[in-house]
Amino acid sequence: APADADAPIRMRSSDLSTISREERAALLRRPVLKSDEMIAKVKPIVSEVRQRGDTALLELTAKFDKAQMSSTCIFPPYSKSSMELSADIKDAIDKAYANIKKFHAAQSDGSTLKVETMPGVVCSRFARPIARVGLYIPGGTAILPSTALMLGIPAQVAGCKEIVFATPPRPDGSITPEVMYVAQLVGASAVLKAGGAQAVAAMAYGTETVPKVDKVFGPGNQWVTAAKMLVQNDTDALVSIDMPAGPSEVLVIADHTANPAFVAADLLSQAEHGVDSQVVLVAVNLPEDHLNAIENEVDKQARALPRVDIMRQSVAKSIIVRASSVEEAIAFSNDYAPEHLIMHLEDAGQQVKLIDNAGSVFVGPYTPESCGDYASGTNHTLPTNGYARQFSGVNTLSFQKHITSQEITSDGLKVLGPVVATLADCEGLGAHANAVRIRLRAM
Ligand code: HSO
Ligand code: ZN
Repeated sequence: APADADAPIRMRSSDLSTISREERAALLRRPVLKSDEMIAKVKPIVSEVRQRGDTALLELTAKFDKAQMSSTCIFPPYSKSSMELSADIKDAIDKAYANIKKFHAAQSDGSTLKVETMPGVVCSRFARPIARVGLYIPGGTAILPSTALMLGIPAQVAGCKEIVFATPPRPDGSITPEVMYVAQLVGASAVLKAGGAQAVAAMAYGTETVPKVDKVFGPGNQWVTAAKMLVQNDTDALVSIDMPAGPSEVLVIADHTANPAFVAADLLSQAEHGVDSQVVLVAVNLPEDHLNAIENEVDKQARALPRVDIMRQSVAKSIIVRASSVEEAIAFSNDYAPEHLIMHLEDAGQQVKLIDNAGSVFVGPYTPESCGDYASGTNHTLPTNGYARQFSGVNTLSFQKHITSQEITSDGLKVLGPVVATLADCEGLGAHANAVRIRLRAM
C-alpha cells in the first residue's frame, strides 16, 4: 500500500544478555502451524479424490487453478514444444543438474554392509530404491524448476523406477517448460498437472490415470503439508512422506568481519520467499554503526528488488538478536535449529564443528544461500520449523530403504542357539525356542 511505502523496512531487535528465559523461548518459537485445523480442511478434498478419482481431480483443478483440462497427466515422450527454453536457461539447468547429481550420486549407498557378529553368524544390510515416488513441485508465487531438480535427481540416482512429478498447471492447462525439461532430464514417468491437497491425494491413492506412489516428497503450502500428514496416517494409502514442511527460514550469524551488504542480501533472499518466511540475524558483538549499516542495507536493497512487497511484510516479522560471543550465538542457533544457517564469521570454517542443529550450513562471505538453493550440489529441501533437530534434508538415502539379512551356519547356530532359546523361554514364547532346539537336536 502506498501509505506505508515510505516506512523503513526494518527488523525487530533484542539482546540475549538482557532478555528473560520466556523472551528467549519466544524468539525461538515459529508461528503456529495449526495442523489440526488444516487437516480438517483438506480431509474432504482428499476423500473426494480418493472416491471419485480423475473426475474429482479435474474439477478441483478447474476450481483452484482455474485450468480446464481433459487429462490429468502428461506421459513421456514429452514433446519438444513443451520444454522449449532459451539457451542460457537450458545451460544453467544443465550445470545445476551436473553438480547436484555429482553430490547426490556420491551419497548413494550401493555397497552391502556385512558383519560377522559371532563365528558363523553373518548379518548384512543393503539398500534398495523406493520403487514409486511422488515429487511435489510448488507453483504459486514463483515457478520452481529448482525444486524439480532437488527432488528428481536423488530419485534418479537412487534408482526409483517410477518418478511422478506433480505441479499446478497454468490457466491454459500447460506446465512451465522449465519443469518439463527437468522431468525429461531425471526420467520422470508422469507429470501430474495438479497442485494442493488434491495432487497429494491423487499420488497417495492413485486414480484411473495417476500412478499410485509409495512416498510423497516436496515442499508446499499449508494445504499440501496437511494433505501429506493426512495420507501418511492412513494405512490404506500405505504411503510415507519426506518430512513436515513449514515456511522457509534462514538464520545468519554475523561478527565484525561481516560485509553489511552481503548480510543484508542473504537475509532478503530468504525474506522474498513469502510473507511468512522466517529471517533471523544473530549479531556477535556488533558495534552500533555496523548493525545500522546492515539495517540500512536491508532497507535500501529491499526497495530496489522486485518482490519488495513480500519482503516488507516478512522483514517486519524478522528479528535481530544480539549475542556477546560466537559460542552464545551458535548456542542460540542450535536451539533455533534453522533450515539454513549462514556464517559471516571470522574463521567461519572453524566454527562449523559447534553446529548441532541446522538443515544446511553456508560458510563464509562468498557462500550465499542462493548457491545451495540452485546449483552448488546440496539439496534445498530441508527441515523447517525446528525439525532440523531430528530430520535431515532430502538426500539420496531418502529415496532408498535398507534391508537387513542374515545367514547362520550350523556351527554358528550351536553358539547362538542356546542364547536365543534362553531368551525365548524367558519371554514365555515356546515356539521361538522350539525353532532353535529342533535344529540343535537335528545336528
Ligand atoms: N530457499 C528455498 C529453496 C529455493 N530457493 C527454491 C529458490 N528456489 C527453501 O529452501
Ligand atoms: Zn531460496
